[in-house]
Amino acid sequence: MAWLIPHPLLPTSLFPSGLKARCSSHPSFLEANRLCKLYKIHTPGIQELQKLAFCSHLKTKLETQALSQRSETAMAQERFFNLFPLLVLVLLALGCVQTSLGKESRVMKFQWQHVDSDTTTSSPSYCNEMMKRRDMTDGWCKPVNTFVHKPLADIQAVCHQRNVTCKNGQPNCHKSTSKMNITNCHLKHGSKYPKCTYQTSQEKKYIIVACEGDPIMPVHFDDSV
Ligand code: UMF
Repeated sequence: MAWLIPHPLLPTSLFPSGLKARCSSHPSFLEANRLCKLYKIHTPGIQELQKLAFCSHLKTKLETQALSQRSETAMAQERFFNLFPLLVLVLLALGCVQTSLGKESRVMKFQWQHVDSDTTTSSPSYCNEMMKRRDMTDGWCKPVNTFVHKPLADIQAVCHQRNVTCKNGQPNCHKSTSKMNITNCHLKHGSKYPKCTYQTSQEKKYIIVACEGDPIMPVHFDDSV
């Protein structure tokens, strides 16, 4: 606040014309006027010119302050616009990574929920055990799930076999050219979470899967016929 001390010899050139018009929009201008009035009240003996000089000095300081604030804002804006293309690139890259991770996780989920290459004959308790082991009874009882007892490569190969329309109308389903050894698990009537109990049915059927991606992979089990 040292600059508030009035200098009695302040030249009148420090009274820029139109200062009031330029500064009056700044909130600090009103504060300056208030201070000037206070100053006049508490220093009745001071010469009119000194008071005017002080007030003008005060207003000039405020104007300089306002201008420097404005230039800081302009610099910040400039920095933002310089960094904007980089920001867009980073966001685009993140979007691509997320999309590819999403696709990968759908492929993994399909394999986790529908591929059981090790089993050839399923026991009556197969579905109760497998639905629990493969996390399809966590938080709810998945109503229907099919396990395919074939090597993963044979199931992935279905994506290059006959193209059919999926049950939901999507065009990306494929039907296997040969019947496969599968186990269908159906939630028993009246079975309620957390006691999920399943009917196990071993069958030999064509499978229909939805495929996506490059390389194309199964991401959804649509039906067995
Ligand atoms: N589903 C099967 O596993 N087998 C069938 O014969 C029919 C359906 O359609 C909803 C879910 O039911 C499918 O989920 C599939 F797992 C199961 O995660 P998904 O494969 O899209």
